[in-house]
Amino acid sequence: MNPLVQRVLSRSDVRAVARAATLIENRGPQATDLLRELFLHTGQARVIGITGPPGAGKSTLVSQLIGAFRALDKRVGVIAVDPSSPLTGGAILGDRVRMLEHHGDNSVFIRSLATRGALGGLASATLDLVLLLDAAGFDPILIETVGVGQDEVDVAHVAGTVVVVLVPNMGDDVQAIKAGILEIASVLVINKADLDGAGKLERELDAFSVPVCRTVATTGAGVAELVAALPAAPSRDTRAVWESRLRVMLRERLEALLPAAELSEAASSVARRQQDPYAILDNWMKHYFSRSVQR
Ligand SMILES: Nc1nc2c(ncn2[C@@H]2O[C@H](COP(=O)(O)OP(=O)(O)OP(=O)(O)O)[C@@H](O)[C@H]2O)c(=O)[nH]1
Ligand SMILES: [Mg+2]
Repeated sequence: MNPLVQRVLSRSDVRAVARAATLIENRGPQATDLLRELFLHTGQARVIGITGPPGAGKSTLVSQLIGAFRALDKRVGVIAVDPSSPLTGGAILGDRVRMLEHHGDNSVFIRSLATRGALGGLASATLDLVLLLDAAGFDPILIETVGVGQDEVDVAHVAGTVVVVLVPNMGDDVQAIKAGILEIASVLVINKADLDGAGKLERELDAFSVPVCRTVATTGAGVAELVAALPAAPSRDTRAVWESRLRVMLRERLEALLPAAELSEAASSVARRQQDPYAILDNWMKHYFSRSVQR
């Protein structure tokens, strides 16, 4: 067994987890070997996505959840995906990473992830980190992501449980995110419930047959109720979860094989009607996807 794998599995070596996380972020064959060895030790953790519009209070809520789960003596893993604002969540979480690693708290592990690298997309990288933290004995694993766009929906699919954080008086924003992320919510949170309009938002959310919690993340009000609304065990790391994970992994892996320049060249030649898209796809299948196994 790879000595790093052994150290990760020991559940007491945060430095090993940090090293493995860095290898995984950098992608590469070393990471794949590591993940293969770790995989059979996963499947124990609840993976909870915390998503919602910028500034909804996701990071503040995540900090509260860390506290709540620590009070239950849980070891908590946190992955902050592509923190949108260096002034709010990103910086706060960044500071916490430094603080916690320096104080050697083995029970909380926080990592920011912003690599939309060439070798695999954000959702795959997030899933790989989830599997690492799962194998390292962290449960729950919280994933903070801004809930706009397909990437974020993909990231949310990595989590078995999806908490969508909304705030009062969002106006058209509710409509805008309804199409995507609201559809996959397991729990809806009305954060900033101290502001006017929480009741109105709650009525708008009635149409969704999922639990609705009100929180004030800055004070911790409602956080215990939110924790109670979350599943007590990893119930959705099932065939259905793996079906969407595998679909995302497959798509990202295929896309990574294709040089970006080639995609844009092909697009302009199709747009000018110089080539048809079906011929191009056949060509790609032949040239890239038939010899696509790494190593
Ligand atoms: N009044 C009020 N303010 C809150 C509440 N929760 C968070 N905030 C404030 O809202 C601001 C944004 O909070 P964050 O936790 O950084 O929000 P976020 O969703 O992580 O933001 P991004 O990661 O940048 O998308 C901060 O100034 C928080 O103090 C709440 O319940 N009530
Ligand atoms: Mg944040």
